Amino acid sequence: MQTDSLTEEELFCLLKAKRGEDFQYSHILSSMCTTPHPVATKAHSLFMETNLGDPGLFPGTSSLDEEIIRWFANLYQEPSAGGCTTSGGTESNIQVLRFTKASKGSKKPNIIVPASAHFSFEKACGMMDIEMRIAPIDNSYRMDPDVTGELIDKNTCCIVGVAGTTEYGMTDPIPELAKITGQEGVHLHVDAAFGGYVLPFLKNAPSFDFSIPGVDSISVDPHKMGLSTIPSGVLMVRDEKVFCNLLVETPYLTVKQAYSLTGTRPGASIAAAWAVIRYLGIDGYTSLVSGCMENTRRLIEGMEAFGVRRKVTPDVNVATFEHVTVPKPWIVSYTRNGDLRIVCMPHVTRDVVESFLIDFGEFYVPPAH
Ligand code: 0PR
Repeated sequence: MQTDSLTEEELFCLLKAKRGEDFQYSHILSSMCTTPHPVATKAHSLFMETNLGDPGLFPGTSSLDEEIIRWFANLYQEPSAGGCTTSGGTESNIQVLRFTKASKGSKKPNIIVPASAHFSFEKACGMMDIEMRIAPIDNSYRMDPDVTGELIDKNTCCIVGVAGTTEYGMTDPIPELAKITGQEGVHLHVDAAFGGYVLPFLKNAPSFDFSIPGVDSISVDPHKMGLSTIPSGVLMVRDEKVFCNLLVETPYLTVKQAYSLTGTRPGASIAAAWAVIRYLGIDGYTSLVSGCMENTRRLIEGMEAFGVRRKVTPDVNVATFEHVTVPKPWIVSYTRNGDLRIVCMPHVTRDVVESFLIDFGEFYVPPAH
């Protein structure tokens, strides 16, 4: 890197060139992030210098944070639920393992996650010296509750179910898991990083929220289907007391104790999440999600018309198919089993799906039988 200073014009010319090297969302079919809603971008720039790590200095920003928690408490059907904002799914999952490990107090703690769990649990277990037990998924790509029950022992501090799995878009049988954790007195965490902004807005969706007695915490990410800016996550808990185990003294801040993992943390992306929630409301998210699901169905139908089989009918807007390659410039991803995976985010509009299908149809040579 050169060390001489630049004029503002030179600087932005270079920055724009760098940004031009990035791929554009218009051809990205692999991401769970998307272009933020315009009100999110505007709100983000207004709150750029706010720091929720010292909330007493930013009471206005902090009140937006609190309002987000209240909104999710109502959406997830437990108005007295508590929670906190985070930087995303990874941090929320780490926080859950921190407080469940602390409250269990076991010397050899373990957790049980489905084979489909996001890799953030592996990171969290590594950091905290927790054994990660893996429950298999059945042929509908959902966690097997019977095997899960068999994996529990006295050192199990948490069971994780996923609402909207990263790879196949499936929801684990949360009511069945809740029965098991209820009997055993183990914390049940629902990782709804993706599905938490999708399932509540769909008719006949699998249930995953606090209306199921036994669901103790739920994580959900505004920077995925919430159309907020990066980084924004929310961790909801049925009983706020779980955070007490994480409190540390913060003598020179405006609050004297804190349980958050990060110190300095952005108010901007939280204000952005609040802005989209207030702007779109339940009706706006319902129509957004219904469009994404419609596009998912159209993509599956279009691929099957070419003879490419779906792997599963997903609960959320993630479509998977038997392994096939796709033409440039489309960017797709493949699951750990090698299946083609396409996430129908809001930027993957009906027109995008149709133009992908046209390009794929011209490129694809079906295998000779
Ligand atoms: N839980 C689930 C169910 C997830 O899908 C993800 C992220 C996380 C937790 C972790 O969330 P954070 O990444 O916010 O910490 N799932 C995708 C992944 O990492 C997100 C993603 C986003 C992937 C953009 C690709 C991409 O281009 O695999």
